[in-house]
Amino acid sequence: MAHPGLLVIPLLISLGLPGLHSERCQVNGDQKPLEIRLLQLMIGSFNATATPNPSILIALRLAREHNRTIERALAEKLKEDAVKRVNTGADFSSGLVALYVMALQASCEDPRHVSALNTTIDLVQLLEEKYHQELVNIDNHQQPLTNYYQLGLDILALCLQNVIANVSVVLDTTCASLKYGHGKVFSVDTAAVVVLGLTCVKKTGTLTSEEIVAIKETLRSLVRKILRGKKSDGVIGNIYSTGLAMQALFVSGYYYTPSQWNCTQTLEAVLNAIPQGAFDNPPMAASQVTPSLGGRTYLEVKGLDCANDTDNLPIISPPTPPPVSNVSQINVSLTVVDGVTNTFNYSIYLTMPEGCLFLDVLNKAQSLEPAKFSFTVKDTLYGPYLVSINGLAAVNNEAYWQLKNGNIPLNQGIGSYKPANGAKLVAIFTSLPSGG
Ligand code: B12
Repeated sequence: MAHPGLLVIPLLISLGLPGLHSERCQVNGDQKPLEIRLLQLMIGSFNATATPNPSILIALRLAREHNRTIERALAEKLKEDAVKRVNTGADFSSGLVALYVMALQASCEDPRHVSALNTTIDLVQLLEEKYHQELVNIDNHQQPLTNYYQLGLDILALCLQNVIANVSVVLDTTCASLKYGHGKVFSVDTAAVVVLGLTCVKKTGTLTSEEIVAIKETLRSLVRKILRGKKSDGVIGNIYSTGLAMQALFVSGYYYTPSQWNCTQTLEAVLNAIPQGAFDNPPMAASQVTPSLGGRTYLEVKGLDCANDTDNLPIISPPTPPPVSNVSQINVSLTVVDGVTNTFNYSIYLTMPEGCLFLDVLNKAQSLEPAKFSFTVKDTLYGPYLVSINGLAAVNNEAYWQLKNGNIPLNQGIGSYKPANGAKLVAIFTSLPSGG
């Protein structure tokens, strides 16, 4: 007679209960060129003189195809840049350090001994210190120095280095809607990186049974919220959070049933967006989506076999578009409003070349009416971030310049969004609920 336990497995499967499936789809042979297009775009974005992007190196390392020369050059650049930041005290937020640690680990380099410019630094220790500062800030001000997305990255990177961080701040589900907010909406991206971080921690086997229960409860709740963000076409959150959501769902099959998520449908939604150029600019967007196209997750940064990499991803420069003699013109309006204290409200109507960026519109307005409109930007991994307008500047975790077309918030920034004819571009100074 069959062992009673053996009967339970088919029964659970037929009931569609969670726990017994691992939903991991990935591109097939026909779809592969779409993934390669994004890998090549990231390879082509490498610039020896620009600030290196660790998220791109992570994505390239997690892929099955490689360009060893560019990956090595990028790893060297990151080491140099990390040492420079530490030596000069330049900006180095906890999440950014976490990305550097993961990028070097994925390149089979030791982030505890990063040598460049005749100096050796320990990036893992630095990350521990940065994470500690985040926790102190939460204690003192009820919010991290940065945001919960970066706390998720910190926990993940430390765990992949066998350092178990204190994760109680992400287990505490009070104010979950604030912690996982992107502005006023739920951030699938944030929930996804926290799921990856906690999954790593859960696997270490060093936890008490109470801690395991608390982590499992948090994972269950986050997975439910991620799945609640699923649209009818398979997109989860928006197209830019979908890749991270896929990674989170790849590792948490225990918490949902097969009927709750159709991996192939989500993969197709992402693939459909690639030819439309959705991930072309900035390459950061490509870096967050490609791991899941290959069925990979950030957890696999640990244990990559660098010695056996293939070297089969040539640099292909994108075809230069033919010069257009008659660019059509579009009409757009730009309105900027201080939506917090209503100190100003300014509008301008502009004629712009078709295909221009939101940033071009801001530049033109500033050059035409410098006394009435001026702005500043900051360079980030995601491209130019609009920091201030007419001297009114974003305050971390308190207020920011939100971008809209009419009433609809944009899901891209000023360096990527291309307004269509008739666009009503809006930048509105908006307060953040708390915790970013
Ligand atoms: C936290 C966060 C915010 C916070 C940032 C402040 C804070 N409290 O830290 C707030 C809520 C203010 C914010 C605003 C916006 N965000 Co945001 N944000 C994020 C999130 C969840 C994490 C960023 C992070 O810490 N990264 C890790 C660190 C190590 O990298 P970093 O480069 O140093 O991070 C900085 C930049 O990313 C910058 N930043 C945050 N959002 C954006 C968006 C753009 C376009 C740029 C250029 C920079 C930028 O703030 C970070 C902290 O300083 C990401 C999710 C993701 N998948 O990356 C979305 C994300 C980057 N944001 C996004 C968007 C669309 C916006 C907005 C344009 C929304 C809007 N309609 O106004 C605005 C930016 C407007 C502007 N003024 O330029 C998209 C970008 C998609 C794309 N292809 O361009 C993402 C991917 C979310 C998503 N899935 O839609 N964001």
